[in-house]
Amino acid sequence: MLRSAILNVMVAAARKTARGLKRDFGEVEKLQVSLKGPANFVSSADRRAEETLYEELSKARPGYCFLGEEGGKREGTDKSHTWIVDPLDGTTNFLHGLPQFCISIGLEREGTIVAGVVYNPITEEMFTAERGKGAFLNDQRIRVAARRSLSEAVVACALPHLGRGDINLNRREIATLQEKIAGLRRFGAAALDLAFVAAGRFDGYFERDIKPWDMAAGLLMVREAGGYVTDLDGGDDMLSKGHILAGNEIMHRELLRQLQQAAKA
Ligand code: LIP
Repeated sequence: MLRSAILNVMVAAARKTARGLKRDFGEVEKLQVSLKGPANFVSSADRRAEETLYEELSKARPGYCFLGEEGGKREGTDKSHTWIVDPLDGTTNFLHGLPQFCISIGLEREGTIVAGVVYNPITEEMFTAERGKGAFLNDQRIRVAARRSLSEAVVACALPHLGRGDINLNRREIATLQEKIAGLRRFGAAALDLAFVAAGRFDGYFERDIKPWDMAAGLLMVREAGGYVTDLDGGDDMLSKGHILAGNEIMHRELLRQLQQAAKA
C-alpha cells in the first residue's frame, strides 16, 4: 500500500511518540505497587507525548494549527489546517497498567477531517485512513462488520463515573440495549473503539461527553471503512456536541432509534 506524504508524516510522528509511551508504560507497571502511585508520572508522560507529536508534526508542516488534549489550541499561520491530537487516549487504562490505549492524530482541513491515525504502541496496531482512500490496519484494508441484526451486535460504550457524564441517562441507554444486543463492552479508549468499529470487531459504538481529540481520527476511520458516524441526534456535529454513534448503515440506524427512545424515556 502506497501512503500519501501526509499520512507518512502522521505515522512517523505516532511511531516516535509510541516509543516514549511504551517505555513509560513499563515504568507505570512498576509504580503500581508503590504507595505514591503512578498518577503524576502518567500526566507528565502524557505531556511529553504531546510535545513529541507537536515537534514532529510542526517540523513536517510548519504553520498548521494544533489542538491537543494537554496544551489546548496552538495557533499557526495556516488557519485552514489543524492537527487534532490525543497523545494518550485511554489515560485511565494506561494508569492502571491496562494495555488498551493509543495515540490519536486527526487532520482537519477547512472543517473536514481528511486524515487519521490511531496507534496502540503495545499491540503495534496502526490504523490509518485518508478521506476517499479507505481505512487500513497495518496496511491491510479494513471494512465495518456486515452483521445486520441487533441481536448479533457487540457494541462498545462508556460508563459515566464519579462526576463525569449523565449516569441516569447512561443507565437508561444501557438498559434498553441490554435487552436487544449480543454484548456490551467498555474498553475505555474512544479512538480505539472507533478503530475497532472500522475493523469490524465492534458492530457499534456510542459515547457522550467526549472531546474532538478523542474522535477526530476514529470517525474518519469508520467512514472510510464503509460505516456511518453521527452525533446522537443523527446529525454531523459530533465534534461540537461531544457525542457520537458509529456502526454499519443498519446498526447505526437501529442503535440511533434505540438510544433516542432511551433518551426520551
Ligand atoms: C478518554 C476516552 C474514553 C472516555 C474517557 C476519556 P482520555 O479519553 O477515550 O472513551 O470514556 O472519559 O475521555 O482522557 O483517556 O484521553
